[in-house]
Amino acid sequence: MSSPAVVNGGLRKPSADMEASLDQCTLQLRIFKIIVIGDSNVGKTCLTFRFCGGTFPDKTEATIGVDFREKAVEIEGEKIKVQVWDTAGQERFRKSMVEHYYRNVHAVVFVYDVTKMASFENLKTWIQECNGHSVSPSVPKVLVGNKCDLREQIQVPSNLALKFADAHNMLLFETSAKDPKESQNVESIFMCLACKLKAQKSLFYRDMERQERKLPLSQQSNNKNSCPC
Ligand SMILES: Nc1nc2c(ncn2[C@@H]2O[C@H](COP(=O)(O)OP(=O)(O)OP(=O)(O)O)[C@@H](O)[C@H]2O)c(=O)[nH]1
Ligand SMILES: [Mg+2]
Repeated sequence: MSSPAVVNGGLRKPSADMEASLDQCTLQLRIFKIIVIGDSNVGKTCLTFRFCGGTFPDKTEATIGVDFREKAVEIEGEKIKVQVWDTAGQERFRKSMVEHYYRNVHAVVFVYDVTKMASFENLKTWIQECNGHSVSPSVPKVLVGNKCDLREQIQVPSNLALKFADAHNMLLFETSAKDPKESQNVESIFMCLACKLKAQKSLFYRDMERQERKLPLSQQSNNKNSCPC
């Protein structure tokens, strides 16, 4: 499930296979590359563990470069591989990797820690970095406030986070990678994105088909994507 990354000069770089599979990421392959971005220590690694492995890791170290995790999911009878890129929050562990993160990205998860206001305030910088790498506005993005289990320590009120999410056209998920009762919510973050991507690509498919057959719009099937998300 968790593909090992190649260690190169101390930083984990995407393997040649991984890059090749992304380059050839055609509609038939149905691999969705989702990157997880945010300050160090907000819980990016734990969230990706929870989604891909179903557990909360006992101990984590700061991510160096990037770690890859994958999960096969089924949406409307179709198998899709969700490839999660767990990125490093620390500048020194990420600077030579940034281009790789954003290359051919299909969706972005921005994470902050609900108990650290600074991690919420820094979201502006993460969004700027993302926009600076020509990530199309059509690439779905979501906001995740993690560590909601630490109820007594919450510094970022939900209404503030919601306002920010609305202003940036993102859905907000407040969750905990640690609390097993929240695991369904963590699953929803990635499944929601996978559903959106499937719907986008289905539309693209139908456009291609239409062009190939040169049929007028009126003769096209009007299939609506019935994904519950
Ligand atoms: N209470 C609580 N602790 C969490 C949660 N998620 C992560 N943590 C803890 O927060 C710390 C940092 O978690 P990581 O997942 O390693 O953070 P990260 O964002 O990947 O950090 P970098 O790799 O440095 O960018 C660890 O001690 C985790 O155990 C959560 O939902 N609740
Ligand atoms: Mg990490």
